[in-house]
Amino acid sequence: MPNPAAHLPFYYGSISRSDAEEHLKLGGMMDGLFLLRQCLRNLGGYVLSVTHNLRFHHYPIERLMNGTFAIAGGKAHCGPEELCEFYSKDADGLCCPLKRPCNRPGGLEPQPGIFDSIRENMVREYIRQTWQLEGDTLKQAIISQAPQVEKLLATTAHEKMPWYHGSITRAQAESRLYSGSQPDGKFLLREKKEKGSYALSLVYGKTVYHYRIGQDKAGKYSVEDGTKFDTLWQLVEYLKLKPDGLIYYLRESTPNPDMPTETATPAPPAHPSAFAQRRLVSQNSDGYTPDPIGRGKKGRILPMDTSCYESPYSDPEELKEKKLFLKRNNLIVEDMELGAGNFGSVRKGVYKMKKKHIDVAIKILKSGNEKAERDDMMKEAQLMHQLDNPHIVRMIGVCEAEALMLVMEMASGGSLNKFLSSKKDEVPVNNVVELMHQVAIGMKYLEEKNFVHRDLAARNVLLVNQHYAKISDFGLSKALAADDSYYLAKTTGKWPLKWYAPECILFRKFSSKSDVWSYGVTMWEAFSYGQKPYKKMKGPEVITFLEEGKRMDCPPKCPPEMYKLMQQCWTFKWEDRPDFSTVETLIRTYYYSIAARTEERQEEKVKNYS
Ligand code: ACK
Repeated sequence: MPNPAAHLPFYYGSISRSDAEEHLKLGGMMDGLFLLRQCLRNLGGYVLSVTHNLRFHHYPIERLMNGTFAIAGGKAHCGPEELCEFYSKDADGLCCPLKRPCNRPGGLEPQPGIFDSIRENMVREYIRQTWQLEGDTLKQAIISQAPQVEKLLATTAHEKMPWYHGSITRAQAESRLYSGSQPDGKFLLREKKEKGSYALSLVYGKTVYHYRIGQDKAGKYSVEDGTKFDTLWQLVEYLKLKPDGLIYYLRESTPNPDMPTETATPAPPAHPSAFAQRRLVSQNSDGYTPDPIGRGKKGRILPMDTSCYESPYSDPEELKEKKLFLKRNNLIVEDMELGAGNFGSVRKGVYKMKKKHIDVAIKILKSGNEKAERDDMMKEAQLMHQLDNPHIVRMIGVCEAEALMLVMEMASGGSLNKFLSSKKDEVPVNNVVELMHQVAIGMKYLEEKNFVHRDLAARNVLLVNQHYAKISDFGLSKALAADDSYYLAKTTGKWPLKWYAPECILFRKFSSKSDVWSYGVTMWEAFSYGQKPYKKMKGPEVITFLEEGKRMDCPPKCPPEMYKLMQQCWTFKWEDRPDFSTVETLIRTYYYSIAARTEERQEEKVKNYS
């Protein structure tokens, strides 16, 4: 899980106790001087090092199973930052309150821990190999799916490790360890007959020792009730560094003879989600496979499993055929209407490509429409043609036949506002955070390309499934010139005023920063499960409300962190408003921090801490 302390200036990463003391000495040793470092014993935990009366005090902070953080015997906090803030106000059992952070000297980055690099590498490799992604698409997949992939890895990663021998007997383990040389620390891990129970077999002094690895109620692994770990591979990595009660530490693995090739570095686990299998499974709009290859409800479909994660033109052979204008013969327009607007209607269809047929949504311009409308649709098509991102509805092309038709990727889950209002009680709030994070990824991409959307709203966020959102409707969008930071509309139009930033309404000035404002309103719609913003107000009344410094209230189920972000998006002056790069980082940090908790655990948290 990405490190929630990584951004703190007083976080030093994986440094030793004596290094921490050195830094505190250099910092002056005054009472309440403190720093934070990673804890090696407790995965995901920290140590708070504090000086008081010219002495050092080190307090381990444990990451609890519900995703919160606490010093033994102390109150739980949602993150290490919040914990430090709490102890700065109240010593609550520490030697003294935290008074001054001992910040890292300029240029000194937090020291990465052994697990950080392994974990990041594994997530990256898993995504790269499972979905065969590269470059930007790989990066996007890592950003949006790290928590999900980590969960998959946590349960299956050990299966691909050379030291994992599957279900073999104690006698077989001994025979494998005694064959060849028998250096101290030679080991293997095997599964025992009882479900969820494993054994570690280790050579020391030419003798094989067996240790039982059990799982506690929360699913954490430990060797004979020693240090607890989320995953078996983390346990093994830790025991390579410290014996932690074993007769010797783990050194050399006995490669499993049944494994086809030896994997020297952490490799993606053997998982039934092999690329070909995953891509072919049919799915429901809730994002779960009906019978996910024997994985039950655990087998959530990730965005990368869907056929619209990558552009249909990511295949070079299809790319060769790519043209803005599509042949009518290759397009099947079905009767099913997905929706309608002033322009005409949106119908379901199929587009026949060279190698495959893809589901499409076809925006059909009403016949008898004026030239201006046709021009608008062509502008929208040309603009969309330049965009390629997993969180933006892609345009496949336009087709000029019985009507002018804009052919787009199909997002069959419908719009975000309708979905959320119809599924209020079924969609947990972290699912909303996940979807809004994806919207932020799409908007950050637009910002980087200097495109302004101008109509970001929950109605224009479409769902591929419950866990996969895409931004749509580029009818009002503009591509800015390289040196322009805003678009100045010549006249006002039929504008979605409730989504518009003050500078749009007052000065007709549109920029990525005004899209950030709209993102805040979209967040509000999402966290209020599809409610209409500024309900009782008329569009023009909203600007007076805003000028008075007022803002919409926090929706009932909305986490305070998300309301804080909305309020930042509603910073009156655009110069002071965060950009999408910042917004995406903020929502990502929050999303990762809550993704660590399961839904049950969140419920538990509400019970315990509310
Ligand atoms: O909210 P909806 O169900 O989703 O109704 C509107 C309607 O067409 C008019 O815009 C639907 N729609 C638009 N683009 C797409 C698309 N790419 N995939 C699926 N539905 C779409 C939209």
